[in-house]
Amino acid sequence: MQNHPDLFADTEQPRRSEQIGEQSWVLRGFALSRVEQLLPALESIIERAPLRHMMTPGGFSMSVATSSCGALGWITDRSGYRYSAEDPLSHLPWPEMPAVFRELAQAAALQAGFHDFRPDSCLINRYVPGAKMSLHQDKDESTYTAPIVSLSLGLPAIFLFGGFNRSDRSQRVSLLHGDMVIWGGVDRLRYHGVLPIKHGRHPQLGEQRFNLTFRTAG
Ligand code: MD3
Ligand code: FE
Repeated sequence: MQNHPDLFADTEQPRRSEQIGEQSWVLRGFALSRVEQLLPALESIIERAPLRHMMTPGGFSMSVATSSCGALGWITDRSGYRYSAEDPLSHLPWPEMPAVFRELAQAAALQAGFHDFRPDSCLINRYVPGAKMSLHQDKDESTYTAPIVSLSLGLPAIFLFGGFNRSDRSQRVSLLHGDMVIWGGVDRLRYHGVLPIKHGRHPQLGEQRFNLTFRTAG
């Protein structure tokens, strides 16, 4: 007879961790136990720093809507992409990074062996069905020695994890509500993207997917 609850009973999925690159890991469901704290914190940030469709320097509006919290936020303008200490919509500093965000990102980084991850930026991406992100590298941060930690919430996505040249073959990884991914070291500059989000409705988030990326930008 069991004197403790079965951790993986019925619908509960075991928490698996997958290595997808030399220094890249997917932590399945890592954020699930924190969702009740994460969602109200996210809502409060986007009330103060609303999601907006940024214009690429080439003059195209992105299908993903973005905002940020933390000391630095990622912006685009006519001169290009960069991190800024102020929200160009309000001319105010970005909302502070909530402790629950920072602690979760640090705990995930630690699981992947990154011991002193200190994110100063959290980029918030919101996808609705059909929104996508083309293959790109993340090169706007001042240092590439720190990893990037991502948190997926809401509708599922197919993430493309490529190589060091745009034309290198990419692997497809599905990312579900509560999954976290850590990219660092030799994998930090790999090309990556997100296929168009499929139609669907998430019980907590409705017809949307949020991806939060924690970065050391400055
Ligand atoms: C892989 N966001 O905001 S997770 C981005 O799901 C971005 O919204 C995607 O790419 C999303 O720049 C993908 C983030 C990610 C970030 C950095 C990486 C994946 C990475 C660096 C190397 C390889
Ligand atoms: Fe990226």
